[in-house]
Amino acid sequence: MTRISNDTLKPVPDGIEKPGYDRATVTVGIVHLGIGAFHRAHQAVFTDDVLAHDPSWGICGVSLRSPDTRDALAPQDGLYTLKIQDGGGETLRIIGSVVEMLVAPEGPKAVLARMADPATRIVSLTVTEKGYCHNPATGMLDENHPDVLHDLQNPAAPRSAVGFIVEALARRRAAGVAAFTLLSCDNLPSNGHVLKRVVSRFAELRDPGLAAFVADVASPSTMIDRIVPATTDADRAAIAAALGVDDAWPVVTEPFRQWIIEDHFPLGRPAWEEAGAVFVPEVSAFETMKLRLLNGSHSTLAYLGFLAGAETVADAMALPGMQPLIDGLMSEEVSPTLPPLAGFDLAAYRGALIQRFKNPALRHRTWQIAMDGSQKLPQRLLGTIRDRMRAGASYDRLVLGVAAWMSYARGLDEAGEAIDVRDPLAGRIAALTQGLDDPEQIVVAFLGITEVFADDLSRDDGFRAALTDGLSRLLSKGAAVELAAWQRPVR
Ligand code: CS2
Repeated sequence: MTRISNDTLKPVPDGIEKPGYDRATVTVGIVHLGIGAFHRAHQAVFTDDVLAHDPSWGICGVSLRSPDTRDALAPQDGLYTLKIQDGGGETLRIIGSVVEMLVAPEGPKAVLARMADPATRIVSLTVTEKGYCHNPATGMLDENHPDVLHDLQNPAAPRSAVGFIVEALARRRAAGVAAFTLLSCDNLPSNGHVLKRVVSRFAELRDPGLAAFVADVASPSTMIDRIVPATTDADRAAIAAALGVDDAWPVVTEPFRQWIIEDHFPLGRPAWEEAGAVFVPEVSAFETMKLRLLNGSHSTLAYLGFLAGAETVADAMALPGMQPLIDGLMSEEVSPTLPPLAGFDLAAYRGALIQRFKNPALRHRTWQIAMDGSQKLPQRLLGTIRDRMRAGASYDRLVLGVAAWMSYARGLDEAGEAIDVRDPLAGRIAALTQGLDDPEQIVVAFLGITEVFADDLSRDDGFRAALTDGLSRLLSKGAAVELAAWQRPVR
């Protein structure tokens, strides 16, 4: 079958929405680092919605590692299908906002040239937590990170997002071009601040004059939300059948989408509010809420669900005891720790999350969410646990999520089979826990990883005891039996 492209768009059935602007007039205004499925189902869609107002905000999508996305999208002129689905049905839409694709390892020069171009006014990122080359517990640049060391030595051929950003800023400074706005769209607390901090430190390590220029760069924080599972071959086949043309790289998502952004864009920005984005002076309260309620629940669901044999989040939600556990985690343990959000209906937000997790049409694998736990847990579960400890309040469900991560990350499932653990610390965790089967020893080994737990939690006796208790139950009874105990209203 032919591939979707500018030339083959016409025969695509009328019921399927297509770009409502002339793609030939679109020019690049945004360079996006990390053009994965999430970006293509979120920011690229908000941008597609507003390109008719101003075609100067097209996206150049950069892959920092693999050429897959460029290889798939280049023959399609950057076009791809967005499939939105839940139990109520599905809609398809063709997105046209990505007009250029670059692969950083193949052509760092081209990426830097595009970032340094005066027409580029925003550099946005979805590079995942580990892409910030930071210490997850402190949020500071990891100055011994191999990519950081490499990029300091090789400024003109960087590997990391941080290295690309600082070199591009150096070139703009040298050319007398104003700095672009940085826009982090990753699941980190105060993501704009984290990004600014690592970029500033990296610039300082390169040259103090450059550091002074970088100090003035705008880096608004954002809260981003849309659940986007990895696309499967079955999705591709169903989408091709509906379109009448092939699409090698569609994305599949839920109806819900949310984007809350601090409005600080010195060189301007697309009118994303026309597409439903919300601009606020301060995003951190929203970000904390989302990270702790949605992502904290997601990680808990992923580890407990995976261990209990659930392939997807919806399957995990159907395990006896899981929904009451997640409900209680959100309402009793997380919500009291959240900063006040005037006029925001937290109960409705939690209720909507439960429904989103149960979306039967999204096959969101627990294994996918389980990835990179060492980078995710600090902001998803551990900060909440700290707040609960300070308040002298219980954190039984939260700690069970952390214990489930330990059980998972040591790399053995309940049948004793190896788990394919994807985590930058996987090797270290395996070495630390190898041959251990006593829950307390396993917990102690994990707690030694201070870039996850920081000194306070690493040394906390109460936390260690609670983790040991949770891990003992998981290892002796199994996750399904442990979950079933949460069906009772009182333990
Ligand atoms: C998920 C997130 O993979 C994960 O860790 O928790 O990607 C989640 O789906 C998004 O943050 C939803 O906005």
